[in-house]
Amino acid sequence: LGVVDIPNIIDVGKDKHGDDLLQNAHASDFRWDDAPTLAFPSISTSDFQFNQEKASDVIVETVADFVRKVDNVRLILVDLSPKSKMLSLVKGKTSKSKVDTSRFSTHTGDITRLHTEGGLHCNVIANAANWRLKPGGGGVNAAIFSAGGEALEISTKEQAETISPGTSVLVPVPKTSVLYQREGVTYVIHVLGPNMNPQRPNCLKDDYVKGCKILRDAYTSLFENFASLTR
Ligand code: AR6
Repeated sequence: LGVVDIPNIIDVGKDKHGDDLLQNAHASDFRWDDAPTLAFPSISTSDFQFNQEKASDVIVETVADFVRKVDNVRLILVDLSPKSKMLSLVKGKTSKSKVDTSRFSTHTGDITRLHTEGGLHCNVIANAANWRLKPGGGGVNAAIFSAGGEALEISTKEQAETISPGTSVLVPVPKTSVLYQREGVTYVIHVLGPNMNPQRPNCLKDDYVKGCKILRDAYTSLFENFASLTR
């Protein structure tokens, strides 16, 4: 696991509210070991207005495929609110599927504060990006670029200027960034999902045949980029 440089962070114990961290991760059999961990938001389901029921099917399918194929990695779907419909849809569908729950779980919290607020140890986080890979614009993209600082912007530009729907870009997090220093995040993977919002570029106008394919491609590309770090 040479490339995934796992910072020395103690991740077993209580979070700032004194709650059991494993309980916060919603999986009683979630074991803490050295497995590289990817935390990711639900791509396209907020600003890009993608149907959440359909998106949750895509997440459970692509996660199941990935954890079947790749050993010794963990995935965590993250959303901000305890009322997140995406988290409850995915939790419900995961419990009815054959997904190994010691390798996939959900978490409520800010993806840029998974260690300091959630007590989690995630080496890699995904971003729901825009096609220009620009900071700001709200949502998780604004949060990640703001936590990553100028160093992450520069590092992103070195990898790519733009991104097309259904693909992702792997970006090393500079050691000067608080994301690295405070949270132990070593890579951000920017992902561009399908867009159903008429006010954003490349709107698919409710074409869910195309949309689901692009969303599947987006998660597959994200997970492949993550797996490439562990080889
Ligand atoms: N931590 C964890 N999850 C979050 C956070 C956070 N800090 N902030 C938002 N979410 P969205 P999209 C969740 O809208 O639909 C941007 O402006 C949120 O609740 O960020 O793919 C870009 O620039 C939702 O579940 O991404 C693009 O233009 C998920 O993250 C556009 O929005 C994704 O919501 C992309 O839209």
